Amino acid sequence: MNKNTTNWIDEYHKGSRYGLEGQILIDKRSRFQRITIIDSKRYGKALLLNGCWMTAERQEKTYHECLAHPALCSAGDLKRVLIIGGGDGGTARECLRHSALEYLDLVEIDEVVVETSQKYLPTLGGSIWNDQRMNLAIEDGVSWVSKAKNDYYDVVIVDGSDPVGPAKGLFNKEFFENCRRILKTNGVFATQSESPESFHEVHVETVNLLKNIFEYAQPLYGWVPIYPSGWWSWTFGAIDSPRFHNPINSRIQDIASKCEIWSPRWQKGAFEAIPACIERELEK
Ligand code: SPD
Repeated sequence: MNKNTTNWIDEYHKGSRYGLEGQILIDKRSRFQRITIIDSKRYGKALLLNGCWMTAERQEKTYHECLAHPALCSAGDLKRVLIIGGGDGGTARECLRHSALEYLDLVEIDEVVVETSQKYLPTLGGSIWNDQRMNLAIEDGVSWVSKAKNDYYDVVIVDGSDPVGPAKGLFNKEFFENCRRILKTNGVFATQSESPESFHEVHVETVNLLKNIFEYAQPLYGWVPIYPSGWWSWTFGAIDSPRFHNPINSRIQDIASKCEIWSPRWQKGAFEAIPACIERELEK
């Protein structure tokens, strides 16, 4: 990240940089990472962790809707949902828009991310922090899933950062196997799975790993303009059928009119929009 006189704040990635013009409001270190908030001209206030863009007020929906709704709209039940990471509150907010959702565990390792987001990015979480259905746990997500009961959650969502630092453990086989173990047979798993362009290898490895662990797994492609290359992916897994392709009507009715990006039609196209070079690298 570069703070210079012209107030451009950049994420550096493999010889490219991705920047916004704005003012740095906070730049501090927690026990786990560097946490920065900027006020950008284009997208409003934005959060970086270890110099990498995480979210921004006026473009977060391109990420959070795409991670949450394909899973929440297609799981058999919505009694218990788990989010690992997601301390800014955006994914939880999208989940809690589903009136069928009864109970949500939000497990974030870094309480400073939560506190900073509550203070500087209040629109991300909105009213979730006082929602009776939500339980916020400041804990290591890897350890949480290793201790959770078999067949317990209707939806498991992983909303971590890139696979370095505190999020590294959210991309490995043992972690994903535990996610499958704690998922109900008619449940749906979802994770952010990096960019098919700027994180090509991580993306392919992650999708292939999930294809080996879940009976059904498939990536969905969209965009998050502030992330490296802007091109992003989320991968969904299920046990009893590829149910993430079939959003349930009552759930669609519950949320669709207020979504900015997600719709059943968008979702269908986004699952189909797999780049040819990635399709060749994925295991059948
Ligand atoms: N390269 C950044 C990937 C970050 C994904 N998670 C963002 C968290 C938003 N809730």
